[in-house]
Amino acid sequence: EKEPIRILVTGAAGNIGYAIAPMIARGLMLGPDQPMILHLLDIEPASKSLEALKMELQDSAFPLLQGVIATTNVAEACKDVNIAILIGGFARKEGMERKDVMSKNVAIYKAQASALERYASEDCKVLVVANPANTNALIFKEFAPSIPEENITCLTRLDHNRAQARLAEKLGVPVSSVKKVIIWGNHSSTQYPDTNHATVSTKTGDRPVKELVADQNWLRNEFISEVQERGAAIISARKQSSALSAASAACDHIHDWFLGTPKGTWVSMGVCSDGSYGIPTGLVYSFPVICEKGSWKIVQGLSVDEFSREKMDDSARELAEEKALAYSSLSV
Ligand code: NAX
Repeated sequence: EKEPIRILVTGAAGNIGYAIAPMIARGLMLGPDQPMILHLLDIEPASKSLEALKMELQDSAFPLLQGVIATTNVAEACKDVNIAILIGGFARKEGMERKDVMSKNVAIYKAQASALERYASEDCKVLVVANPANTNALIFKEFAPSIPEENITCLTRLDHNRAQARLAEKLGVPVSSVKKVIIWGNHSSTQYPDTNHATVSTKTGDRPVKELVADQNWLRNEFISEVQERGAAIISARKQSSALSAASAACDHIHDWFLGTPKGTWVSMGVCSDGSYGIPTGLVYSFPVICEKGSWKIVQGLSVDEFSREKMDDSARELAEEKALAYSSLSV
């Protein structure tokens, strides 16, 4: 039997935490033969519901779940973890300035970076879910210099999955037949869902989405804004932000990172830019990646037309602004 993997989930008592814990414990993230020990972290005001989550996980008698540590102590939560899924953060409240939210999250991500650097397993891989996800991941990287930067990522897989699902619905094909969509940039409304390379598998081979969708204007307008605004549509429908789809996407992200992306396609992940596609280094930016044996590689050589170029640069510009805002809150 395999050794258990230790997985930290922060913000575990929240909306997404409640959805992701059972997915992980059922083996959806690391496969049906990989046992795990869950480390659940939240803050003091949420300690009762955190304890309740632990009780429910125990009561589910998940065969793969070999232990649950539920704590409000950061050091204890980070001890020896191999995977850290960082969902906890400070949510924007009505009337708050963007820079105030930023400075609260900068403080949280700075502290968690130091704690993981100190207590986690050396091979620890990190997924930041909490918003602003890309910039939180960037701050994390800055304050955890001993964690290799390729081990620090942020979640844009939800946007990727949404794009795939929307195309499948439009074309009336199974979602699994839609491949090679890309989310470029920030997990925000400037993200660019790109369908230029997307295909649909059919009995007679893969066909470009651009050929199958008759209305090119739809791809350049409604499609893009529907993907960008899907999160807001869910908030307005259920008065809470997406939880089960976010949890599922986080499982997909870790699953593919550890176990590899399926042949013939790629996924989108927020990673430290290496300058690919002219995206400045020093930003955490979503790229198309292929994963194999626990490491990711940015897909190279894709053509970028003028329309895409502009959208990719807009999102990079927004990330540079967020970075400046984050840094300005560090110096005060
Ligand atoms: P909730 O407010 O339900 O849960 C957040 C939890 O984090 C709370 O239990 C809170 O007590 C805890 N928390 C706060 N500060 C903490 C700290 N310093 N250490 C540990 N825990 C802490 O939010 P939820 O709906 O679960 O969303 C969580 C985060 O995910 C938000 O920042 C949200 O914006 C972000 N999202 C990111 C997505 C993505 O695709 N990257 C999509 C979904 C989601 O909107």
